[in-house]
Amino acid sequence: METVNLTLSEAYTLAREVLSSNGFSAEHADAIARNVTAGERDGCVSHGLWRLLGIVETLRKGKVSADARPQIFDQAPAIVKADAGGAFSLVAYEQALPLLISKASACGIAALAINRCVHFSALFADIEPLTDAGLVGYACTPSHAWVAPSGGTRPLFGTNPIAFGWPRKGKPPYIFDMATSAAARGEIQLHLRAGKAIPEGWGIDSEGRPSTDPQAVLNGAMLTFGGHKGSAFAAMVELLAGPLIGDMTSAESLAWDEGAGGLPYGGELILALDPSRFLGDEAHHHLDRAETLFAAMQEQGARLPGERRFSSREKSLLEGVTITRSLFEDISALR
Ligand code: PYC
Repeated sequence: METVNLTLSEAYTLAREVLSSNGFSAEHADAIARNVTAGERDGCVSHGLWRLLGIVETLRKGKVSADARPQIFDQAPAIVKADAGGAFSLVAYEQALPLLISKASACGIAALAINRCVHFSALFADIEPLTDAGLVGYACTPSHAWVAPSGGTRPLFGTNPIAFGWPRKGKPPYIFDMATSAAARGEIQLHLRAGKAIPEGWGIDSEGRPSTDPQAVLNGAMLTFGGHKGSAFAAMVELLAGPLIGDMTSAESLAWDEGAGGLPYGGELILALDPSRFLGDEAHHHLDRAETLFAAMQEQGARLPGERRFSSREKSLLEGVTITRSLFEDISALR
């Protein structure tokens, strides 16, 4: 398969040009280009440059604002609200982040609800600024109704990712970012693009039969990870980042899309916890105690979440990123 190698700066420039020439404002084009370049850099290809195809399609279908300026509200002592105005979530998050961090430092725990945002991005990127600030972070968002609840056969939940982050001294943070479905929808779409079957257990066809055909599963229903356990987490995400914050469930998001095929529209909930407010004088022991736990995990051969991402980051910083020529051409043709 023919491939193209891009430095990170070339990848960002390509993304930025595609976004600007399609009408995204400078601030949205910059935030989205940085995000998809970071996904590719970190080896998270399902949230990398490939996403530009769906991002531009969503704009062309009129399902995302190209230039909305977010409004940030100081809602309560420990709650920030950000109204993204129908744009992608990233600019709203960047603008609300300083207030979220200062509230977490003041109260020990704070929440940010981003409302009316279109969402495509990997949540680990939202957690890293929190762990960089020494905070513990959590984020979740529903998507479109693509995933059947455990025991069912019809799509109801989104892929509903959950991310959690813990800061570390002098080391990359401990961050996991996982869909509560067996795989992200993007993974299935990438298998379809590559003409490959998907692993068993990822989904069922529209008759409810297990299938490894990516198109049949995209038309049928995806499955949750870990059966009823993933299903319970998926429902939790629907509730926390839907009704709790006054935003859409995945079923409501899909209904709002009216078959256009745009990216999911709704809310994201982010929590930030400040260990120094929990621990007072004992603060900082928490980092050493966490290291004891991580070392015990690694002694048994376990890999910490994020390790692969950070080693891929180091490699990409030196060597750039490699994508298929067909993807490069499809992206370039969007300009
Ligand atoms: O790939 O799971 C996914 C996804 C969620 C929202 C947009 N894409």
